[in-house]
Amino acid sequence: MLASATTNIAIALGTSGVGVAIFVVLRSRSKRTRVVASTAVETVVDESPIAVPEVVVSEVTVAPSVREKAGRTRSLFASAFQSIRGRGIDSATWDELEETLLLADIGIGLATRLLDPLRAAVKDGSLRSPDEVIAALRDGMTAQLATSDRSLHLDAVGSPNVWLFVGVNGVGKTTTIGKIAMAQAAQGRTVLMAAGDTFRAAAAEQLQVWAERSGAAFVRGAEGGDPASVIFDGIQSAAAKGIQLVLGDTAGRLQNKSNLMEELKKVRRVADKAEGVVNEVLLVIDATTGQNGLAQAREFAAATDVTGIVLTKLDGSAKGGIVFAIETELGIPVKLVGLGETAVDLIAFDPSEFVSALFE
Ligand SMILES: Nc1nc2c(ncn2[C@@H]2O[C@H](COP(=O)(O)OP(=O)(O)O)[C@@H](O)[C@H]2O)c(=O)[nH]1
Ligand SMILES: [Mg+2]
Repeated sequence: MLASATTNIAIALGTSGVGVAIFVVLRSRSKRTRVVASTAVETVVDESPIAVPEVVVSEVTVAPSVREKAGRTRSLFASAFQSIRGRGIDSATWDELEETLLLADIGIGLATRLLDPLRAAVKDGSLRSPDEVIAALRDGMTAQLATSDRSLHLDAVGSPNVWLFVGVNGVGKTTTIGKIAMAQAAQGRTVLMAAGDTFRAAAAEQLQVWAERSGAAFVRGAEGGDPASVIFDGIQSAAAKGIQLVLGDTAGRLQNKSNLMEELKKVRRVADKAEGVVNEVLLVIDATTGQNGLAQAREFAAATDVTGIVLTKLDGSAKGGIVFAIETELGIPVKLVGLGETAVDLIAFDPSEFVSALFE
């Protein structure tokens, strides 16, 4: 069902004399209750190879809305709709709608599948006004996102749940793990982070900053060490300590792509041998890369059993249409959306909220 009950709860916490807001978003979806929470901690991550990122605790921050943050994709649609409404339906309408869908990186295949029936409906008189065409497009786009299960699985009992994060360098894996750890810790879950990005020491240090902030346990290896053993050790350590959730970071680059994919396969194989249950492999994709993200998703999905997508940087992207492309072309659900760099800027993906943000 698209309609879901959404409850927002704001809790104020005091941390070392600094006001920190914790924002909890509860979404009921059929039998499962999914909870995503974030805290208002701002992390400034330095991408340079040796620097350790600085963490800044900000004053109370409000969780972001997709409507505001996905403004670039939203204004792309808004200006097309405005011009179509102003002119009425004519031959240019279809070019304009197609161009908008392509600029949003929905992809040519899906754009054609969405627009062809509308064009036919205008021809046979069943759609008459620009508003009717726009409403029908909205229905068509909503229908593309209708069926996915977007819940994050935490169903292992008595052994740690393991969520692995994969994706190319710089997409936001480490930041996403930090945000999730904050959210899970805010709900009282115990978390361990395993620094499987052993490619450079700063990657582990960046993760460690988030571990300290969120109170998560932390396991790392030597720089250049075997990522699979770091993840394995993390899971074993979580099992020994009764920690509920292991978040496994991985490297996004190696000497070449096939090495990376082989390494990820090994990480998964070895993780499966540890005393936990790998129930999410989350592929992190940077929304600003648009259709490139789709190509990445294909490669990662071929190498690992990806269970869901985290689409980051939607705040800076006009290519939010990639959500539709990923789901329809690959059948992988978008589970979380990143809307900024601070800890509150990660929300559960809600298709109806997203489509509303584009059309209203
Ligand atoms: N604007 C924006 N920046 C993000 C988001 N997620 C991550 N980033 C930034 O992207 C950069 C790379 O993130 P990082 O987690 O180090 O990527 P990784 O290499 O995949 O681990 C950092 O500067 C992050 O702060 C997001 O949702 N929005
Ligand atoms: Mg990283």
